[in-house]
Amino acid sequence: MGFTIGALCVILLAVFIVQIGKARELASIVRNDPAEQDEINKFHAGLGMIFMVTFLVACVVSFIYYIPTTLGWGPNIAASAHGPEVDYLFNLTLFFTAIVFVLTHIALFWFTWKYKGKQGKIGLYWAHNETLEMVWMIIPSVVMTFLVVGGLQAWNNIMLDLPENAVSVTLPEEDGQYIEIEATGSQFLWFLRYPGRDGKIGTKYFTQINSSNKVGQTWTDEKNMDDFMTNEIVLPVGKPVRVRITARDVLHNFYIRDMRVKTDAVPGMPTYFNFTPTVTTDSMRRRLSQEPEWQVADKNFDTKQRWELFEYELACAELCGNGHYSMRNLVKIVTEEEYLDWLDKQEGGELAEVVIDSTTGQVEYTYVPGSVKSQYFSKIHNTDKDPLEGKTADLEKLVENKLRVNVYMTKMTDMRNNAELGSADYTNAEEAMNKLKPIQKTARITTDVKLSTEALAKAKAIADAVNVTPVVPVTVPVPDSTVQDTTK
Ligand SMILES: [Cu+2]
Repeated sequence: MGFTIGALCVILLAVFIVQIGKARELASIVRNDPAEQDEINKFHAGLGMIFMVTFLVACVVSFIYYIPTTLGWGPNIAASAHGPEVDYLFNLTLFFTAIVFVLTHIALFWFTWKYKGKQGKIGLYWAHNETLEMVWMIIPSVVMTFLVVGGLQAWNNIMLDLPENAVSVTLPEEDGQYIEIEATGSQFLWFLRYPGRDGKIGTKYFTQINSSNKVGQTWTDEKNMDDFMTNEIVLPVGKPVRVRITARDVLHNFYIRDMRVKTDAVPGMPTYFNFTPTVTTDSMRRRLSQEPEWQVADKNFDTKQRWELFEYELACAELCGNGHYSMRNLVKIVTEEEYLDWLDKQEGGELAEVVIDSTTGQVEYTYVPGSVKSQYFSKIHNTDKDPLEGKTADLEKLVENKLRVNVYMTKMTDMRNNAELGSADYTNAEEAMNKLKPIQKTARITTDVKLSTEALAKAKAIADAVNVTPVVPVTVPVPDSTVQDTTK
């Protein structure tokens, strides 16, 4: 309301000044008074100078005002390896264009002031001046070349695809390895697909798309067996990622602001973006907690400050229709360990549990076997349309071994948590946990059944070597019919 009234006042004032000016001008023409005409010219040129100063000051003030939301300024540091290069180019361009912007505006209004019409003053006829023309062609050309070449170099660095011999894996550990995920834009949501344990995204074909096969996975391809879909992007910090970007209907745009990642999603023409996240969500929150504008109560949750609820997000940056705004997914950058835990949950097969035998009252560590949580296992496996029948044994074995290793880890963790700090039980359990950690990691990501079986044997040996003092379970038992004791 206040703004509307303010704007109306400014408009009225402008109309008022223009009308007075017009009236004066008409009067001076009627009176044929040259001195008065000079006065009018001076008045107009003066108005121009006032406008120039107000305008330039407003530009500086608005720039300072928007610093907290300007990329690369204030708290908005880039959270990816290539991000600082993008920010540097933006700032370099801003620097040169700002100089030109200020100088040309000063020249424009200063010239209207200096060369305002005056009785007896005759305009200079100046056909051309080679020196001046050279100056205004050479300086911008040099600056533009500098900016364009710099920009092209950065573009080539950032958009360079991975080398041909690079391999996609679940968790990159060596050079040339990367995580590949797929994002499919659709009106009005993103379908996010992870490659599963094999690290390879299965093939898809548009004719296969239906209500239960959102991206059109082809079920004859074994690489699809473990692919799973998620609502959020979860990635480990410091590992290279390649996003395959496609669209199902119209143009969309894959945009992760804080990562400086932005590429069109085009129907029928896959695009990609490679990047390496460098700041975890947690560290970004800690960084933002230092900024005054993030230390205010969140507008949705009074009890939390803004920084506590900060999340990276994936947005669609192409106006794709009515529901465009709803194409928002969270992006979580986590530590390697958190990533492995998350992958484990996504792969499923159910989790390690502590149960009490209802008849003997004994504590048992076990797991609840269940189906692998991939698109294939939930939609196609064991139906009459299953082209991969009989080919799932390896994956199922890998998942079972993983769960059994998880059971040992749960057992040791519980033991440690129930033991007194510094006691023998505590130290033994903690030592066992440390030894189990790399083994559990292997069991979670390997695609080699032999390696996975070895990991299980090692885990069993480590856990069996620890004398477990019986603990009081904290977990509620699951229905007996689904429980199998596998720790014996
Ligand atoms: Cu969109």
